[in-house]
Amino acid sequence: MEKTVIITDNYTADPSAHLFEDKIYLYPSHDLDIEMESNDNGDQYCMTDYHVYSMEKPGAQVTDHGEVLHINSVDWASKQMWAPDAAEKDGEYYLYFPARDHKGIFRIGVAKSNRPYGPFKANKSYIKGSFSIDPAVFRDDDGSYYIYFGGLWGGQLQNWKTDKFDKDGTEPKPDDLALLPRIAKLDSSMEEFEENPREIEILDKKGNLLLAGNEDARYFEGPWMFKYRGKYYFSYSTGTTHKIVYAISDSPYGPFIYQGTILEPVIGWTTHHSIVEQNGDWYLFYHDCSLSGGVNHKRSVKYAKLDFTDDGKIIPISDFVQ
Ligand code: FUB
Repeated sequence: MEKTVIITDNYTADPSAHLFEDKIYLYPSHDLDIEMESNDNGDQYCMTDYHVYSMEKPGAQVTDHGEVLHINSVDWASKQMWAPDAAEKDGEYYLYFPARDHKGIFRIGVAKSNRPYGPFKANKSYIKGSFSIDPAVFRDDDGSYYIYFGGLWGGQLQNWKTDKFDKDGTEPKPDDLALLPRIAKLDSSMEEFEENPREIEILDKKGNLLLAGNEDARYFEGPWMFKYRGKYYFSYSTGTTHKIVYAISDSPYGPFIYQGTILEPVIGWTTHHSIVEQNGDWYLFYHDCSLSGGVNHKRSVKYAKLDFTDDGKIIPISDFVQ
């Protein structure tokens, strides 16, 4: 049997969990309850708005704070509001979200609120220099904020091998180096990049960059960053092999050394997660398609407790319980 879905009145996916005002807030995608064929471009993920959810702690009752941002109020966006994230600085809350612009290119935008549960007001333009999907924002102990992003296939990372969009960009061959996720430091406004996005290197234990054919380990989409005992843990989806895996570094910029699996494949094609600490306990939020009976674009949010070994390795989780 699978673990329990925690939001049942809407289809929700890609949950970004944060501890704000002593509660767990969730910033997920809002999947539409519509019939559509799946394709590799992800056209079936045609979401148009975001809801925010909160709970006192994982397992407690979940509050739906309603629609907090709709695509109709985002001037630069045309369609597909995909996986968002949120951050807080000095009492302001920032919602980061990807969507296609009016040329069909994925960009990342920001919307603001003075409350964690919105509503959020989007900036007129997307973040200058942003591209691709799946923003994840991390606050380091020194007060710097970094945004991690990027996703293959429909997420267009293969179209950004240079700093110009190449409409004919393709995935590397199996023996070529894998495409890499990106990082940019946010400037003090939280609304723009302070630097040009850089690639994040993910290495195997021998110090070699992962190859594109290493689909069990190479980056596909859905990045997340957290710090544990002074080390930076970068986790992500392997896409085609449907795992959440992680890599560790001494710096938010990497290089990161690949470690292994956090979450085994779940029901449905996509897998996407976040990791949050509350009162010393660590939790993994993720989604699957169990509630919709396996429909890839109708996903539902779940959580599981995350445990570490004494030497800081994450104990892998399976969604299926006895
Ligand atoms: O929700 C749309 C896309 O599916 C996300 O951006 C990806 O991470 C995958 O979960």
